[in-house]
Amino acid sequence: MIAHSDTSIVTIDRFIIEQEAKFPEATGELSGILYDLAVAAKMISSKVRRAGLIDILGAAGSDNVQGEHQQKLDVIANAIITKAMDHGGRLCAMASEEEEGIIAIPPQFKCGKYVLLFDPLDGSSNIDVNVPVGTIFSVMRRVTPGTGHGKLKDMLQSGVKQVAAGYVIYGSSTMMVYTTGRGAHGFTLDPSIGEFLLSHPDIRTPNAGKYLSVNDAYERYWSEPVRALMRRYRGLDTQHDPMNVRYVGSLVADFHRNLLGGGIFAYPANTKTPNGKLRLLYEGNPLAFICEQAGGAAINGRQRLMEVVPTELHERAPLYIGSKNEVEMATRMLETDR
Ligand code: P6P
Repeated sequence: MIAHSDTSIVTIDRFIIEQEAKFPEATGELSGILYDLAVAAKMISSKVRRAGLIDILGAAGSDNVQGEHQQKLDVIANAIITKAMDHGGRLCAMASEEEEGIIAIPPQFKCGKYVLLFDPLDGSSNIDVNVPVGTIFSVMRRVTPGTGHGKLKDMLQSGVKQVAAGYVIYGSSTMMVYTTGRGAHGFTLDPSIGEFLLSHPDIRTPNAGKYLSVNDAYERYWSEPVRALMRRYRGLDTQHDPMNVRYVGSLVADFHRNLLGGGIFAYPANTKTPNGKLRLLYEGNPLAFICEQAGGAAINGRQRLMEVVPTELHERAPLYIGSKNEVEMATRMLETDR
């Protein structure tokens, strides 16, 4: 449990500073990255909250009320994060689901020792139907020598090399959940003061799952071991109670519910997409870091997800992530699915 002085109101800035104080060798650069990400999250939240109004307030395809050309919100979110993070002097490169190659730090700004990878607005197609969406981010130290621009090699590191990871869920409230390897902590945005306040210190995910999140439409494309595993999760093997099926179709929403309530999210390999759909570097790995810090687990069906060595920036990986018992069940039942 994170001990705090008697005030119950802990802003994310205060929490970051108190966490940094625990690392005497800390330079404050990682803290600066987290501050700036929190600011970007607030800016994206304000855009997402107004998404339903843009068509009413500004005709699609033209300038909207903010004078911005009408763009998809994930493009806007991508620009918000890029602009919020490119000048702090802490990063030597970035990578985004929205951009094919790595994002260079503009020449007028100093390069730092970290790289940031992110999915600016995952599940953005759900915005039109008011389903929660999310931002996911991962921070690693550069591995290439020097102090200049980062390279692709700095991005292609396994998940165990992450120094920080987190997500923002734009749901009934906006929450930011992050870890630096000392637990996973959740902060809820109070829009009346524009501050993220500590609401979920040291999150622990239940060992036993309550929810199963998987898209059954792919059942005919799954291998037999995967089908057997899903039957087991549904209690169709008679000896076990079924889990409740909850699948929103928005990764961050499904993951967050299962993290707090206990459950497993699965996007198995299938014959149509042998590596599943979700991206390893800026979706699977950051959520896996959070999940493991909360006492859960994450695999790709064959091994611990965070030990996979990536070869491409946007590579996909099958994902089984959540409560420890359920992930261990998947490990056992997929043993033969080699
Ligand atoms: P499917 C949204 O498009 C997304 O990337 C994730 O947020 C979500 O978990 C997944 O795809 C849903 O994919 O194939 O079940 O529609």
